[in-house]
Amino acid sequence: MTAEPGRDTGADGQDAHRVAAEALDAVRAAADAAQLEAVRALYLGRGDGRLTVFRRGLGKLADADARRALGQTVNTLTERVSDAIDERRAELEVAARAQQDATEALDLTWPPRPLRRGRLNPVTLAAREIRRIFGQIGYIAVAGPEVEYDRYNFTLVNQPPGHPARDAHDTFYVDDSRLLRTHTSPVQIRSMLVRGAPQRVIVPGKAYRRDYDASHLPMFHQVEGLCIDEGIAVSDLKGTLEFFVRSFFAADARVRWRPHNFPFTEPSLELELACVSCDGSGCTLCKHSGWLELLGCGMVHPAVLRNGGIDPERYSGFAFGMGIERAAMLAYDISDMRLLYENDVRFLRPVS
Ligand code: 2NM
Repeated sequence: MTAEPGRDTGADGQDAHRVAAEALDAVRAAADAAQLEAVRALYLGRGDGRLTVFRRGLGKLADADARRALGQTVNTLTERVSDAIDERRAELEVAARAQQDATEALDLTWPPRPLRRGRLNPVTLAAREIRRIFGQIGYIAVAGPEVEYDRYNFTLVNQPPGHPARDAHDTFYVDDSRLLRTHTSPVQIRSMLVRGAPQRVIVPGKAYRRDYDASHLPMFHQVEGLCIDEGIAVSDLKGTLEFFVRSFFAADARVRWRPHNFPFTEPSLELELACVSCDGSGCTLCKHSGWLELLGCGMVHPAVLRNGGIDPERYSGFAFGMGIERAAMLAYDISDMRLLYENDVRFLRPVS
């Protein structure tokens, strides 16, 4: 209904009362904050609110008393409607809060879900243990770039372009001269160039090869070691690596030595460990041979020493390399290499 202030001045006060009564009904009917705001805008909106418009007619009233009377009426009604809106808003807020409490309440009597704590990945644990063991006998752990020059990764460790050993590595090339290192040997070359002789270093770190199946990952961890001094012999190599194996696996671990071939060492050897599963009697883990290949090693080739800036007439050294995933799997009885990288907390849970 439309009031027409200024035309029928006598009716204005009554019209205003009627509009205010209508407004109060609408306020009571508002079911939420949005509806309430719509009601406020409809009746009290600046300029064209249904109650507000009565003010517009005031100036046209000639009679001062009538003007004052209608002005007071409109003010009082506006205040009443405004108070009603505030009250209704408070009511709606309380109701909304109660509704939220009812639907989102936490039941504090529920037992908590068991906390699954993670722990360090076995590869990290093994790498730390390897560092600790070699640290006891004077080795420092060093690191180097994972994106490496072809020259450091291959050429300087006796694998010049065209060398057949390069093929076996299935290399990820970055560009013509750079690649993802296929082993950590380039770091040993860098270490020779930087530290000279004598030195004892191990290089735990990531290596990359284009290889992916149940026992090969495109990214894996290796630890290589290097010992250079005057008079270093195969007996030093054997004593050092047997000490390592007995520290890492078991004090009574048995090993055997087999001849091998690597481009960067001469002679080259392989250390085999009596099977951790059957102790040598034969099982599926050792493919019924009783032995597990664990690491490769040898006396550093004189040409490699020379490439590292070390005089092979005065110094000799041994080096070795081992896969950390494999060492961790054997030491911690893990059957599938992929488990190491699935980040399943059930696998990583603490042993209790
Ligand atoms: C192996 C086996 C034998 C090795 C050699 C060198 C270097 F750079 F000093 F010549 N680093 N690592 C080496 C020797 C690595 O891995 C199975």
